[in-house]
Amino acid sequence: MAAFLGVARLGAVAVLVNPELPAADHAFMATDTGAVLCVTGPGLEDDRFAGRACLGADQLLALAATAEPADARPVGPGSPLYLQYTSGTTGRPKGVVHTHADPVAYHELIGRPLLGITPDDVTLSVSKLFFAYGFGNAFVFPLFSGSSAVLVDRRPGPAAVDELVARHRVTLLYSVPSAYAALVADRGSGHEACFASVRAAVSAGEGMPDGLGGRVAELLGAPVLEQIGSTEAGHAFCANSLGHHHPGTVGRPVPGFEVELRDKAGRPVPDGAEGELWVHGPTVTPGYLNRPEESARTLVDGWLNTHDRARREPDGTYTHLGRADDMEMVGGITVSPLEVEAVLRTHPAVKEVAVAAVTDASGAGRLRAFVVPARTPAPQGLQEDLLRLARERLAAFKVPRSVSLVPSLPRTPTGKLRRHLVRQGAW
Ligand code: 3SK
Repeated sequence: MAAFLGVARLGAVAVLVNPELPAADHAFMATDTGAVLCVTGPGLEDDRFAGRACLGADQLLALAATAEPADARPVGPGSPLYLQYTSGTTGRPKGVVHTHADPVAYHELIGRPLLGITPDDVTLSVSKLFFAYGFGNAFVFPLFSGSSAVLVDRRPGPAAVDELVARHRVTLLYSVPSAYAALVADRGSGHEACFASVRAAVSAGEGMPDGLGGRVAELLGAPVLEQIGSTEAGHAFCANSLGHHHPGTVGRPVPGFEVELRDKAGRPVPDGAEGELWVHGPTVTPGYLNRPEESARTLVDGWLNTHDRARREPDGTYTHLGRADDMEMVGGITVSPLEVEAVLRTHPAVKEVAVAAVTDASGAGRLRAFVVPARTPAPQGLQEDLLRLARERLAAFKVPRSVSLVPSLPRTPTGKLRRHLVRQGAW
């Protein structure tokens, strides 16, 4: 946070990076952004940042404690302030640019009017600061409202959420459906929680499975407000609010944003029909860093193609119906199954592979790999070998929970993978 605010004051640009990514991704981001300084946390060796100058966060704070504050450099509202990376369906992650005006807008359009955040609030966000959702929830809203945020260095599991909420009397809990499912499933494990301080919970990042929102609301004794946003939009663009809550939907467009549902040819679809969600609004990114072609494909006449499918309900709220592209949402994080498949396919005993987020008994989406072995019977220990390979080559959140050996994959007569059947986990 200190580094981010210092960078903002200098008129420079901050890049918010997930520390758990493999070294190759960090090196790519350092080069792609032309970073002049990498601020690192404990356990991150300097040599992973493509030869850039590195400074430990503790060293930075020590320097800041003695240095004279630098003059603030005047910048315009449209000057770039920060970047967050998002996974592409193939290849390297894409740097999404946001401006100095955007954080102000997140609070003015969402934090203050929709969630009514005041200085008395205490926030806990399961999503970390380097994600768009976590950045808005746990940094921007507390900063602009003068409220408090509970910050922990790891993503907290259900026992840690129970403990943190009770210890800090958390009033606003932000999480994702898979973590809410774990919170509900954790009841009876010996540490019964006290959620009396929670006045509202927010859910985003992936679709809420049927019935889960009601169970979470009952557990917390507070409404669970679903919303949808994206790294490209900066924060949420459709949201339920304390004043208008339609459970099972992602609410109405955030005032200031316009939302359209279009068919594949770009034509508007009628109310009640399914379409792809396009968004226009003040915090939509001006484009991806160094990616003019992808920027032009995703941003058309100022409208952002979110690649999400949705339906408009008669009350003006939207029901999220999943992704329109090949991406999977796992624990609120976008994962390209193609990237995971490409790693598993390098194993000589793999003939075909498909990866998808499959809903488990608790209602949470878990990444699973389905593998057709090159010969039967498959070599002993193939599943464990593949999981090891994935752990070596991929960030932890991209590693499948399990590998199932199957005789074939569901394909169309022309050989295209039927990904929706893979997502159901059975065919
Ligand atoms: O992932 C989302 O749906 C989301 C929601 C709110 C803010 C930011 C994001 C990425």
